[in-house]
Amino acid sequence: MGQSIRIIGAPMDYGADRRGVDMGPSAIRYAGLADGLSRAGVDPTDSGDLSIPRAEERDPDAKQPSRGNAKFLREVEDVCTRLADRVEQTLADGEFPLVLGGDHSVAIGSMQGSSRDADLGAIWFDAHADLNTPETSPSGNVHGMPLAATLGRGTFEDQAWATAPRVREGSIAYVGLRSIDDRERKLLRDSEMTAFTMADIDEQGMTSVVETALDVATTDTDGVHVSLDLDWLDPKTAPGVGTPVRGGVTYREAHAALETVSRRHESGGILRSMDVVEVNPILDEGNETATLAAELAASTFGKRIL
Ligand code: 5AB
Ligand code: MN
Ligand code: MN
Ligand code: MN
Repeated sequence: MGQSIRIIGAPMDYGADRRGVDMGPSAIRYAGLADGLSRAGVDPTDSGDLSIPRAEERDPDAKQPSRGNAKFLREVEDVCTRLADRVEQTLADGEFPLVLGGDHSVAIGSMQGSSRDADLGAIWFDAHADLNTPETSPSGNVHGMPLAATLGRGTFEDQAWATAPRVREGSIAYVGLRSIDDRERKLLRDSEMTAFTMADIDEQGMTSVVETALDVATTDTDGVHVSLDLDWLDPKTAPGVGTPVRGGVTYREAHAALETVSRRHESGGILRSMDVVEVNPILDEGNETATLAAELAASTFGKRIL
C-alpha cells in the first residue's frame, strides 16, 4: 500500500475579506479528492474539519486590528495553534498531513506543526508573496502575512504560536509571483528567499523552475512543505478565488509543476506536509477550481497520464 495521507480540513476565513473560503474543504472533498488520491496510489484517510466558529459568533469588534494592522489575529492564532498540533500529531503517527483551507493564514499553523521536529523547506505556489507584516499590510488581512508570521517578522517577532524557527529563509522558494506590494517587495529583496516570478517561468519553463525550487527547499532540510494557493493559476482556469490576478499559470503548467514535485518525492521521500488553500466556492464556476485543487493534489502524489 502507498503512503498514508491524512486529510485535515481547516475551514477558516478570518484571514481574507471575501467570505466563502470556509467552504473550500467541502468543495475540494466533493470534487473527488479522496478518490483521486487513491487512484494515484496513496492511501487517504479523512480526519474531518477543525471546528472554527463563524466570524459573526466572535466578538463583533474582532475585525478591528487586534495587534498592529491585522484583522482577526486572535482568532487566527486559536485556529493555527490547534492546526499545528494536528499536523504534528499526524507526522508523529507516520502519516502525511494534507491541509485543506480555508484562507492562506492556515499555512502559519501547518508550517509550525510540520517544523516542530524537523528543519523544513518550503515551496510557495502563489501569485502573491504573502510576506506582509501587520505594519506593511495594505489590507490588514492575515492571508497576506503567513510567511512573515512563520519567519517572525514585524509584530510576529514575539509571537511563538506563529513563528517557526526551524524554517529558514534560505530554504523557501516562491514559484509564480506576479503581484507584490511595494513594501513587501523591499522585504523580499532584502531576504534570502528564492523567488521565481511568472517571467522566470516564461523564460526557463515550469519544470526547470520547480527543479531549482526543490533544490532550494531540500538543501540542509529534513523535508519540504508545499503550499498551494489556487490564485497561483490564471483566473480563467481557476475562477473561484478571492484575489485573482491575470497572467497566471496554465492548467498544464500547474500539473507539470506538481508532477515534478511528485517525481522528486517518489525517488527521495522529500515531502513532509502540504496545504491547498484559497478555494472560494461562492466565486467558483461549477466547482471547477475545487476540482482543479483535487487534481493537483493527486498529481503531487503520483497521478500519471500513463
Ligand atoms: B493570498 C495583498 N498583498 O496583503 C494583501 O491570497 C494580497 O494568500 C494578499 O496570496 C493575498 O492584502 C493573499 C494585497
Ligand atoms: Mn497566498
Ligand atoms: Mn495568493
Ligand atoms: Mn488568495
